[in-house]
Amino acid sequence: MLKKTIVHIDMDYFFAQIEERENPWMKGKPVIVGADPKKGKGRGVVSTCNYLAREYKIKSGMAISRAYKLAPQGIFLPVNMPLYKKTSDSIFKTVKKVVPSSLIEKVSVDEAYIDITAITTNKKEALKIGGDLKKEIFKKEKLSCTVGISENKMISKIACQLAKPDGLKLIDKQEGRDIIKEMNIQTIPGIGPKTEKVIKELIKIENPTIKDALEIKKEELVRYLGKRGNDFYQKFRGIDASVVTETKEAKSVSKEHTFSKDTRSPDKIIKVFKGLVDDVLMEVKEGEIKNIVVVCRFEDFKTYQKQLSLDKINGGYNSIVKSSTILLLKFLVSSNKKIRLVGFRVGLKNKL
Ligand code: TTP
Ligand code: MG
Ligand code: MG
Repeated sequence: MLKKTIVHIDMDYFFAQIEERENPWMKGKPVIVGADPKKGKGRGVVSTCNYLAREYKIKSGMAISRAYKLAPQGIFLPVNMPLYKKTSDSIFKTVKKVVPSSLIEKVSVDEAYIDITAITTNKKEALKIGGDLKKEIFKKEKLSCTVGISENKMISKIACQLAKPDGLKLIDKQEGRDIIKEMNIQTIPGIGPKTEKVIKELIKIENPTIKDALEIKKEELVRYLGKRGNDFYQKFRGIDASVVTETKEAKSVSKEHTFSKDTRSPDKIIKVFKGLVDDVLMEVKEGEIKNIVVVCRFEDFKTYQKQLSLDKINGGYNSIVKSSTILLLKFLVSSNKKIRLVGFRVGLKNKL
């Protein structure tokens, strides 16, 4: 029996798998979604890639030029967000046919936690539900996913990661505690490079595992990391008290563009930006928009956002274009650095 039954579901190499489904001839080749590598001179990043491309050490977030060097024979594709979003919506509809939507917390386009404690705490039955989710999604979408099950969110996500791709794995609390001991502390959600550095200094170990981190006293973690320190103290011990909360989706739609060369030319920047705004506004209904966000990344990679709530903007489409352009111009005058990327996002009013 499980104390709680928490399921984590995550699609396998999501954007790239959709591309493979649409173009079956790509199967068996490294598929990289992100940007045009321009024979190694392209400037975007890898969004994701299939598992074959991962064998060449390509991964999400890597410069596309580097990915090209690692696998020049690969198939490089631009991000086709409308298609991925449509597929994501359809997947979530299927998930809601297997479990009630009040139990689902969507955490990204391809990922959700589902608290099925009220349905079952029996391991076999939980695995059956996990298997049903996989089967139904595959039947409808011809896409594989991985399901991890445990007694809390953290361990269910780790179970999912361990079972990837196309896996189904249940780890109970005790097993979870044991498994994570050997893992790097960055396995703990919320521990990024900066926090890792603090912890490394605390225990004076170069590549600390979670077992090493168990040596740190709670007071010490709290002293250096504040409230989060307490949270990490629990998580090192396999405890995660966070609850699955039903997603009342506050969706957003966004587009961004990385310039082929950093620039300060207002003409160039505004022309590209207006194109992004057009693209985004084409995907949403005016009445749905809650706020607009303009994103700007400078040549030194520092990235900033400015946003405006829609009730501060009178009128429709043209006023949104005008207000967002004004926000963008504020970035241009606020700094004399060159601009590397501009982006535009609209937040949508709560659905459901
Ligand atoms: P992930 O679920 O993190 O990755 P994945 O589905 O591609 O691969 P897997 O789960 O099998 O390890 O992300 C889901 C999608 O989000 C991914 O297909 C592309 C997008 N994404 C980015 O655009 N940039 C990123 O840095 C990451 C991590 C994901
Ligand atoms: Mg995924
Ligand atoms: Mg994911």
